[in-house]
Amino acid sequence: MSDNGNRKDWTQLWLEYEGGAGLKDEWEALLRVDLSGFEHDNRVVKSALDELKRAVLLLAGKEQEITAGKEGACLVICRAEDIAAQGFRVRKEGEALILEAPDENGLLYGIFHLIFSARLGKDPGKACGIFEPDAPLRMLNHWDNMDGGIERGYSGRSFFFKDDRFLGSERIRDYVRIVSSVGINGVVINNVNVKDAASWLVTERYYGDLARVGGIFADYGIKLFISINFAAPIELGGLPSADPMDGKVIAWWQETTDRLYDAVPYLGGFLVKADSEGRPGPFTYGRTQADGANMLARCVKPHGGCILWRCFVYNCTQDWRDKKTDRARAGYDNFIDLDGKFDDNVILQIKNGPMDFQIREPVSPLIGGMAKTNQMLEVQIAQEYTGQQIDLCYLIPMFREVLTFKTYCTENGKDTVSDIVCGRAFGNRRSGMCGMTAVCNTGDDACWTGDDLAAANLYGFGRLCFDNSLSPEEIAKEWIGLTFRLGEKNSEKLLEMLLESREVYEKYSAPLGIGWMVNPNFHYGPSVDGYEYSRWGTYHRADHLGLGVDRTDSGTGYVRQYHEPNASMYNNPGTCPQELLLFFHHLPYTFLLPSGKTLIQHIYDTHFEGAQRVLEMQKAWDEMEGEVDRDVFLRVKERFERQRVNAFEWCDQVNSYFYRKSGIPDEAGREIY
Ligand code: GCV
Repeated sequence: MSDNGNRKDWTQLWLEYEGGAGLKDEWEALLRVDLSGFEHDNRVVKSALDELKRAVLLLAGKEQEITAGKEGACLVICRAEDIAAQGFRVRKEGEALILEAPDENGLLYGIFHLIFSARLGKDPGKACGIFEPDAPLRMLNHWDNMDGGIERGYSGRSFFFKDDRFLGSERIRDYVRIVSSVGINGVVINNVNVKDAASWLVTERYYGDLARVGGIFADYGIKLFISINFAAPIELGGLPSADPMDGKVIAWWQETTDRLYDAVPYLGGFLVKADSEGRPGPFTYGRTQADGANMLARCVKPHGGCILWRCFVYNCTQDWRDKKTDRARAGYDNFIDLDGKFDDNVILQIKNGPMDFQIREPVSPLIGGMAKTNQMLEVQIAQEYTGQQIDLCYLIPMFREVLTFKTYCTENGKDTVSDIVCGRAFGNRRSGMCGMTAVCNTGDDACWTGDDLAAANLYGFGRLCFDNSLSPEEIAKEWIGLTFRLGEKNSEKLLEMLLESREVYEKYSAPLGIGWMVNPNFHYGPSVDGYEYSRWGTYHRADHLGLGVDRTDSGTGYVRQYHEPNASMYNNPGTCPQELLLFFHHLPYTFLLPSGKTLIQHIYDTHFEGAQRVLEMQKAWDEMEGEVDRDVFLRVKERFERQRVNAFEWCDQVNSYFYRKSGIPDEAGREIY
């Protein structure tokens, strides 16, 4: 927790350089830098060189020179235009290492790449190559409230806000260094549920703070975004309406936006949650989502800004008796007819699944549903439904699965989610109006992410955005190597734990894609019927014969929102992937799964297995004592103990519930209550 001698109350995550193996001789080139083609006093260039100096000082104990000559072992940094925006190339020329980039962000990422390569013990030859970002926008969304609380935050309080004020710069600067090191280039600092003081972020009350924070972000090539309140013209402007077609409303937003941009030049734009879970929006005035988004887009357009418009629009006052209304359909039904009607600086931000960040969901059919609309994938690394940073759940395998999902939205073969959100499917790559965003898992805890091991999701999300082809295993290996000083055996063990953790969580929680079954409101721990008779549209429909939601042609018809052949594949329980069976089908407990087991036996077996596996992970962690920093060891140990209790609670409640409903005993005769 030290930074060049100064004690801080927080770690530096994977940027902690002290106590490592130092800098190997092969990396001598990093000790002398020759810079050409870039301005020395550009803010991002300065940050990049500072990062290099800091790393060299801490790793090698040496001050580094910036020289003009290019002789001998040195790092030559220069500009090259034949590389995609924000990318970089590394090559060797004799003893020199050459780092080329088309812009300052590329240079910054190239420097971090070299530092990481050196720290991972690679030789410089292995660090060579061309590295171009896949997702043009690589963003984090904070759900931080201005009172200091964080909606769905499991890592302490906000480090941006407290008591309706902004906090100091030191921790924000470290955060920015950390996330830019994995390529993040946009951050929304406040909760999408904009209320109270946060509504005033667009006003002069916060100009100075936003300019300061925007400047810290800009130093590391990150654009600052804020979430806004669609009803601000009423709440702040005293107007009778927030109708996006009303001239007075439009004028209010235009003036507010112009003044804001004058004061906060590094603003990327606004994120909007409208007509969702009680938040105001254009529906109140009989307007469409496009009417609302375009009105705001026109206000930020002259300033080069964009509008991130969320598609999480659904009826949250549903009647559980009504089997026709299907929340999974809502995103698509609300947006599909608007394809082509959004301005070119609007990006629709779409959650990865049609429901809400469950441990297993199909990919949202809205992604790929609209060929003429900018789209951005939204995932959640805050583990709201996946263990709340108590239970280990490395989410990168899930995100990779989503990215590689083939939507069949084009005939040119470029039709995966990755193709769509990286701009390859529909030709919006050049405009940069697409990408990936994650609801962030950080807070002011010493280790940033509640569970030290949850930082793998923060690291991994950034790396995956930059390079969609990286495997979860490669990413986890890098993170382990940069974060810990484990021997080979324990590194392997930790890797194995991370890689299977999502499936372990899935095994002991809600089965086969049905989701939910959590304690209402706070969403941790089991409550099988917690949401069954509620208004939220999240049902499992279990009775004494079977369970699951019929979303086929004979049910809610949701399957038809997919392109063929996906629609038919999901429609038939014989071809539907096993892990999603209950998302799409209502099936009897005696249904025979592809694995050869009955549905009920699968539920029993996976729950016992999942809980048992947590015991093994807990033991594996205990065996790392001595090889892991003491504070980290104890913090994680405490998390595993809580996970053990949670996993057994899930196992016992789910198994007992379905045994009592079905009356079918476990073939293995294990204890069910
Ligand atoms: C920020 C879920 C969460 C809410 C969250 C919402 C959203 O419903 O439980 O806390 O609100 O998603 O994504 O807007």
